[in-house]
Amino acid sequence: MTVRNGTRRNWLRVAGGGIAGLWLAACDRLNSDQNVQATLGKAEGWTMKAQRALMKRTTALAQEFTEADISKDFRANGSISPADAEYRALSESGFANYRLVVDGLVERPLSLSLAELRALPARTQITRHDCVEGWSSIGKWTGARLGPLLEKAGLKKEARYIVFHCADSLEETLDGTGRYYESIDLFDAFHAQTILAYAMNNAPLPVAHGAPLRLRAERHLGFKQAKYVMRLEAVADYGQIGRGKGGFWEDRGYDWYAGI
Ligand SMILES: Nc1nc2c(c(=O)[nH]1)N[C@H]1C(S)=C(S)[C@@H](COP(=O)(O)O)O[C@H]1N2
Ligand SMILES: [Mo]
Repeated sequence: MTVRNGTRRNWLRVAGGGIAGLWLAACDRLNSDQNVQATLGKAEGWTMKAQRALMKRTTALAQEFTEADISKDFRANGSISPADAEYRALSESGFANYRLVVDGLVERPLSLSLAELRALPARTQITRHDCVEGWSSIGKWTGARLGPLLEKAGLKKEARYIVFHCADSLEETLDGTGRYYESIDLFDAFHAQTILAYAMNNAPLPVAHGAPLRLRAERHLGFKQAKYVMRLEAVADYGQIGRGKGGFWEDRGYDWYAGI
């Protein structure tokens, strides 16, 4: 990943916007994840100060729990059984024909089967999911780390966000804006706990929780955790997608930065 000057300024602006609270919370649990540091270490021409600020935002881990903490009945929310024809056809064949498309501002667009996704660098984490509706559940997730996957595709220097296009329409609309989608910035995309999960609690991801692939970006609220992910699109700006606010619920009034 190369970070040029213009992009750097934008990154810092994004970083400055929403992190004050997170930063306080994160101070005592800074973690030096070597992969992230190696990735970011490649950025050229950074001042020490800017780089340190970035490290803090990038490496603070969300709390992880033990097997004993796993919720017996992890709640399912939003779409739990998509009726969309393309999704139904995939689920009826056991997702044998599923492909994750990675495109947009990348050097090497990808189309990955579940077997290929399972062969990528993976991570398992037991974390708490917090929905803005006021409930939480703890679950164990295993999936492909997003950072290495994006490095495989090679982000172009203009890329600033990763958009997750989902299979389900949560609302019926004439213009397609009822289709679920989400977006995160590159800080979160390269965070150690950001994975595309294909397993939950040691079993294949159930349909209610987003089969065959869902995002887990553990420093964010529930609505960021896109289920039924079909396509990752690297973009410079998400203003042209959906209704322009960066996600299905953001388009309906939620904050884009859903940090916890
Ligand atoms: N594709 C898709 N992703 C989604 C949703 C959805 O309706 N569709 N709902 C969101 C909300 S608000 C929450 S709380 C979580 C619920 O995930 P769960 O069903 O695994 O609990 O998924 C999020 N991701
Ligand atoms: Mo939610």
